This record gives sequence, C-alpha cells and structure tokens, in this order.
Amino acid sequence: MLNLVLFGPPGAGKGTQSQKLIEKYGLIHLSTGDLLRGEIAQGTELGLEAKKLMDHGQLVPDEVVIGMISNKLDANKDAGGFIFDGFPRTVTQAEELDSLLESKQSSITGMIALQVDDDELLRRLLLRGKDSGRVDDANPEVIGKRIHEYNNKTAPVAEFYKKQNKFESVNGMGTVDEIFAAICAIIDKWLNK
Ligand code: B4P
Repeated sequence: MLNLVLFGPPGAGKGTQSQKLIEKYGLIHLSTGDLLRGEIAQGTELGLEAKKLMDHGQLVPDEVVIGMISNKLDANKDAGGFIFDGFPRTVTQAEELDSLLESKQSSITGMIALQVDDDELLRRLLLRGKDSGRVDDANPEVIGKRIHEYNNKTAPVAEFYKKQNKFESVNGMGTVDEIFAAICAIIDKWLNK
C-alpha cells in the first residue's frame, strides 16, 4: 500500500501534481482544501466556520480536518493507497494521522516536499486568483498570511517525517512535467524497495 504525503507551501503545486499521481498510481486523493471548499459550497455549518478562517489565510482547527480525514479513510477501506494533499498541516495533525493509520494496520510510506520560492508562490496564486473565485488567492496580504501560517505551523511537519526517515524533497520550480517525473522517481524507488 502506498500512502504519500505531498507537502509544500500554498501554491507549491500539490493539487496539480496530485491529479497526475492519482492517474498513474491509482491512489485515492484526499485534499483537505478541496474537502473544506466542498463544505463551503454546500453551505454546511462546518463550511461556514471554515470559510471565515480560510478567507483570511488562517488554518482551520485540527479537530475539524482530522475528523474529515478519518471519515474518508473509513469510506475507502479497500483503497490501494492514498495521497494526502495539504494534510497534515500541523504536527498534531501528523501525530493523529499516524494513529489513525496504525489503527488500520497501515502507515505513511513517505513525504515528498515541493520546494518553491516565495516570489513564485505569490505569482502563481495571484494568477489563479484572477479566475478561480478563491478569496484566499486574490489578495497579496492574504497570500502573505498563508505563507506565514505555513512557515510557523506547517514547516515543522517536515521534521516529524525526517525523524522517521520518510522525508524526500524535489525542486518545485520547473515545468509541471519535470516536477512530476522527479516525484515519480522517488515513488518508484519506494515501490521497488
Ligand atoms: P489548499 O487547498 O490545500 O491549497 P493551496 O495551498 O492553495 O495549494 P496547492 O499547493 O495545492 O497549489 P496548486 O497545485 O493548486 O489550502 C487552502 C486553505 O484551506 C488553507 O489556507 C487553509 O485555510 C485550509 N486548509 C486546507 N487544509 C488544511 C489543514 N490540513 N489544516 C488546516 N487548514 C487547512 O497550485 C497553485 C497554482 O499554481 C495553480 O494555479 C497551478 O496551476 C499553478 N502551478 C502548479 N504547478 C505549477 C508549475 N510547476 N509552474 C507554474 N504554475 C504552477
């Protein structure tokens, strides 16, 4: 079973690469950002609360995203593996994910981090904000807040996987296909171990 954590700052290309990876490796894509935007679109209570935080570039509380991931793992018991995209984003989320998987006799295979400069992140997100309708992509101040949240709360998650010898990183500054090839080389190495 392949359980991959795709990691990186906002706009690093996690969602973009996930789409290609699920096709190639037949994995289930679990994006907490997409799940939260789904709740917002449906106008649920959870979505309304999450929107207030997301529109300001802040993280949603750990218990909310952990609950969503737990439900999705239960709903996909026969899956051959998962891509966790945008999750875990705090060390608490990483610890809870390990416990959830352990209770299902499973574990994380590894984390792959996409390395992208702050200037390029800003450029990509502002470009997407022109037609995505995402409030959190349209404004440089909110994007700055998202990068700040990443540096403070999310970057330490890399250490969590480094300590378990499960961390790899790739240069996220090339073309989508170049980055995809670099990610696949790491996954294929894991699969052939
Ligand atoms: P997310 O939805 O997870 O996403 P993201 O950070 O915007 O970006 P991603 O890295 O997936 O970028 P993408 O491929 O789309 O988070 C949104 C918010 O949800 C968070 O701020 C937070 O509030 C909340 N949230 C989500 N998960 C949470 C959690 N676990 N805990 C707490 N809160 C949580 O790429 C961005 C753009 O770049 C696209 O337009 C793409 O086309 C372009 N691009 C991609 N690769 C490129 C390349 N190689 N070259 C040029 N452009 C590229």
